[in-house]
Parts: sequence; C-alpha cells; structure tokens
Amino acid sequence: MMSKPKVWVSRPFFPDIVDRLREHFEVTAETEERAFSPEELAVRLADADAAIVGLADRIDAGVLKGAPKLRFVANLGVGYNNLDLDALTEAGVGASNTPDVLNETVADYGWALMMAAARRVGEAERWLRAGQWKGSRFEGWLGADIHGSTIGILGMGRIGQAIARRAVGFRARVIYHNRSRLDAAIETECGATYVDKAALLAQADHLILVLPFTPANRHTIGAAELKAMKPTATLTNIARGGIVDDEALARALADGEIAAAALDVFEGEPAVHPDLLEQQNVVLSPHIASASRDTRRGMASLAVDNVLAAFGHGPSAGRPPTILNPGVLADA
Ligand code: 8YV
Repeated sequence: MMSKPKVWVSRPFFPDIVDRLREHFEVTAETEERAFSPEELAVRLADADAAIVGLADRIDAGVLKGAPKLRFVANLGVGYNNLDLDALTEAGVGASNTPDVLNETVADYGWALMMAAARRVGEAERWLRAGQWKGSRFEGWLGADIHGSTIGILGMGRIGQAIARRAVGFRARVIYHNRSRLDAAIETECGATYVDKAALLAQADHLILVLPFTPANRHTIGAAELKAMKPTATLTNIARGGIVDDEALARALADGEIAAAALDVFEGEPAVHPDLLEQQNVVLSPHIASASRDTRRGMASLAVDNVLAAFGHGPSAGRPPTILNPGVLADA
C-alpha cells in the first residue's frame, strides 16, 4: 500500500477540522502555538508534502531548501506577507490564503476598535476598575462622535468595503484611498468617495487602515502623516503591524497630535512598543480581529479544503478554492 502524504499543521486548532485531513494524510499537528525559527521550520518540513501555517511562520527560499517534498502550503489568514510567494512559485509549491470568510467579522471588529478609541471605552474601564469612580463629572470622559463623522478608509479591498457599508446606520460620510479606484457601481453600493491620501488624512475624523503589508507600505503612517491628521481624530489599525510607525504614533498620542488610536496589530508582535504601553489613549488588542467562533472555524476549514483539493480530494479536487499561485498546479 502506498503511504499517505504527510501534512504538518503548525498550530493546534479545531480537532474536528484537522481530523478531516486524516483519511488522506499522515498528520503531524503541533500541540502548542508558538513561533518557529527558520531552522525549526526546516526540520518540521523536511519530509512534509503539505503544511498549514500561520502569520508567525515565515516560509521563504531558505526554508524551502530544506523541504524538498513540499507541494502545498495553506496559510491561516487572508494576509500572507509571511509567505514569499515568488519563492514558493519558483519551487513549484502551491499556496493558499483565507479570503472572504473573514470579511464581515474583521469589519465588525474594526468598528468595535474605532468606537472604543473614539469613546474612550478602555481608558474609562481601567479608571473604574482602579476604584477611581467617586462621582461623575459632567465634562468628564468627553470623546468623539462616530455618527455624522467622516470615516476614512485606507485600503479598500473586500474588508474595507464591508467597513464602509456599515457606516449607513451611523449616517457617517465615508472617504477612501486605495492603490486603484473602485468601479463607480461599487463606490455607490458602499457609499464611499475616492480621495487622494492627503485629503484622506486631512478630512478623516476616524481613519482606519485595512491595506495589505508590502515592503513599500512600511510606515505608510508615520510622523508626517500623523501631523497631517486632525487633532481630534482617531486612528485604527486592523491591517498589519509595520504599516504604522508605532514609535511615531506613541509620540503623536502623547503630544495630542491625534486624539486616540486603536491597534490590533504591531510591528514585531507579540511584542508591543513600550511607548505605546505608556499611553492611555490607545486601545491595544492582541491581533484578534478575525477571532469569532464561526470565522476562525471558517478559516480553518478553508485551509483544510485547500490542502485536500491540492492532493485531489474533496468537492474541489484539483482546484484549491483560494490558491494564490494557480499556475503551479497547472504546471504539475
Ligand atoms: C490572522 C490575519 O491570520 O487573516 C489575516 O490576515 O491577520 C488574521 O486573521 C489570524 O489572527 C490567525 O493568526
């Protein structure tokens, strides 16, 4: 009997979903969630035919050198800046991500963070828990309104569009900037107006970042951009750490250049810049925008579907549903 191909699962998740692989694969699943060094990755991938990885697992040419049998890598996330897609394609390895299944959940959380920053939810709770609520001050805890405000979205992909659609009930105006302008019909449906980056920074009462990380996007929001924002504005980052210069942001928050911020992602996470930890007017969240029960199951299931399909199993056998480099399979 031919032995089953081997799949390495880099972190523990929903055992019933991982079990779907067992009929066709020999599964090695890590029991602890942690980051692996390139050397550790190479050891784990040495005889793997497929892998399910996450943001902390950097798969590049060096790691691929130690993984001669690898044919497919499924990433547990829509953002895949942890994968060197060119190197994977070059090595003939297919790769997939988890788009769409998380759009609405991440959009919900973007609003939650933006509203928490605007209305100072975290700060106020910390104050209450510290026993400081001795009486109410009429002019205490003043925040910024969301309703009737101008919401600026930088990066208008599927998640950005889901955020824009939610603005209707708040009677908020939505402006956006993106590498390319959306079709007029989509702009109308999302109720969003295209502006250049300078206008976005100058006009937004609440700026939210939803763009993918590329080396060119590093510190897209730095000291100069923060200075260009309104002193009453909030900034929310649910995209990737590194898009914001966290040190410059901490300074801008301390100096009152903007009113508040909310961050789900950090450059160098899980480490958080110490200057941010000093600031009260920033909501800090441990990269959980997609973490609803249903959505994390949907992402896991999609990753498993991609691996199964890449090896000719399941309803989309031969056509991994969200493959990033389909040419690789066509060439196989
Ligand atoms: C993470 C994300 O993948 O989808 C993305 O790009 O950043 C998240 O959904 C998730 O936190 C699992 O690590």
